[in-house]
Amino acid sequence: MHWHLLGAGNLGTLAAFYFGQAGFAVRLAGRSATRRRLTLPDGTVHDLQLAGDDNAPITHLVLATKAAQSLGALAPLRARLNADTTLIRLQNGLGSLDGLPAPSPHIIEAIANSGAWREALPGGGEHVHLAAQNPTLFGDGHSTPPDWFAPLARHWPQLHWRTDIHLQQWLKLSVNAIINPLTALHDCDNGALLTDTALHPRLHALAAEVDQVASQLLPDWPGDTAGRALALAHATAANTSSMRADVRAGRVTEIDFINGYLLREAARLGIALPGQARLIAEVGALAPR
Ligand code: NAD
Ligand code: KPL
Repeated sequence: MHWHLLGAGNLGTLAAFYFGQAGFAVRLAGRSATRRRLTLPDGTVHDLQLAGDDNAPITHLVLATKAAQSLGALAPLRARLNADTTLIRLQNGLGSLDGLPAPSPHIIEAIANSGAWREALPGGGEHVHLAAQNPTLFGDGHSTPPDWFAPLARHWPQLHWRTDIHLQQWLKLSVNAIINPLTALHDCDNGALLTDTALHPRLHALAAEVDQVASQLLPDWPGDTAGRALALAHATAANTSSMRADVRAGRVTEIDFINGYLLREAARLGIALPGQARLIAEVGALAPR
């Protein structure tokens, strides 16, 4: 079985490494061959040669671009994808494949909780550092995973198949919708959301808006987005959130696929979210869209 990889950044490199370890051939989609170095949290260093695109039909694809890059990156590949293609969407946020022209591939949603960053390698290529190895969840709503999942999970630490992936995505989206924009706006690390109590009224109001929408969409919604966001801010206190990092670097943020997705779902339900709308506008003023 051959896998193509679209987006050989932090998570794409990690996926290429674990797929390779599991014995699957991986090559880039839409890009020529390149090299990656990967340092794992145990200090081991792995050099990868990523094969360039072969322009063959794509049967299995890992999409690991930033959410906003998805449709643009997939556009030149459309003729090579079909309804039998399996696409793993290894991204934060939701809705990045909305508007993908038919026939839609079979999409497996993935939630990564690990933390990775990268730097240029002298002489070309990139060096990805996996700073924290945490659970990764895959799912497509079915209880049985595809045949390739078991060998992959033997090599990818803490990789789990989840039947309730949709709920898990919303649980992640809900906390990202609080921590990421607030830390971007106030240019603070995640832990400051606990210590800066002046932010708490806003944090609670934003979280209540999230709960209002999610509880209508998901029968098992547990509520208490504020409590879960504060607990995650505590667990990742020293982290710079990905949105704060994007704003600082002048990159497009993923707010349209986190808070923006929430707002679109709320509008579909006829619910107004004034706090979230203001937050999106404020972050939008800091970063390119
Ligand atoms: P990244 O910027 O490191 O990687 C994206 C890659 O996509 C880059 O290598 C870029 O060159 C490539 N790309 C962009 N457009 C392309 C195109 N048209 N064709 C081919 N390649 C293209 O991003 P990342 O940190 O790996 O994040 C990917 C997703 O995973 C995001 O949604 C992010 O929020 C999520 N995530 C990241 C982390 C982390 O620790 N880095 C953790 C959890 C979730
Ligand atoms: O997912 C994150 C992000 O920064 O995108 C958290 C968990 C909030 C860690 O910073």
